[in-house]
Amino acid sequence: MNASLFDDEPAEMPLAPGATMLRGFALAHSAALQAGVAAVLAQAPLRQMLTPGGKLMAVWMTNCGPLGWVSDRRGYRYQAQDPVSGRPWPALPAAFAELAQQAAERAGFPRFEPDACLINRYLPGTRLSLHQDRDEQDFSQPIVSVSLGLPAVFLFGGLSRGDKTERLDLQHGDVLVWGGPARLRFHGVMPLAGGRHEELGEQRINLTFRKAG
Ligand code: MD6
Ligand code: FE
Repeated sequence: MNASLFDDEPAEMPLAPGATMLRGFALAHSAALQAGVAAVLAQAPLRQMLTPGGKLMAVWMTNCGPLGWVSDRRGYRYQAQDPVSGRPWPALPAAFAELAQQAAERAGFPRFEPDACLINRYLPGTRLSLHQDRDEQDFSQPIVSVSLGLPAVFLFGGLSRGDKTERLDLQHGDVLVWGGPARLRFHGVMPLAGGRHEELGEQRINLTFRKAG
């Protein structure tokens, strides 16, 4: 990690117990992350999965790493094979694993070893409704979430669906680390505003790293 980056970056910002915003943490790795995304998509293209109720999800998704998150009529789960190709998901690019580990450590979760990376693509108008991430085996491990491309408004709720939500602005290069007492908080993403990012164009890419198995 480039120490000089932090000289002109704000320190990590605690948002709530267990949740930390690392503004711009991924900026120094942006080119390597984008190359990694391109390599993964060439092997496991983005697709719209079905909800258990049979609706197409608005967010386009794929995975890399030993396990991938999937949704279909049978429900939500992690599995080692891409259901489209029947092959294992592409390996986690080295730059992904390093960044996720460094971010987790900086937020107070040393020894984070992700085995799953979900890649989400949002186009203008795409939203993600309020949900909890609870398909993983071990809630003691955090989630590391990296935002690339167009900015988004992240809704950060409480432990019950009806709790009041806060709005967080997620910009290109921001990393959100989310664990401990925040691990099961409800959250979502407001409809993506239109626009054009100079490197990624008219989209937002989110990488979420988990220890799923
Ligand atoms: C997104 N993120 O930012 C969707 N989940 O596009 C998530 O659903 C998420 O960012 C758990 C922890 C952090 C996240
Ligand atoms: Fe989530």
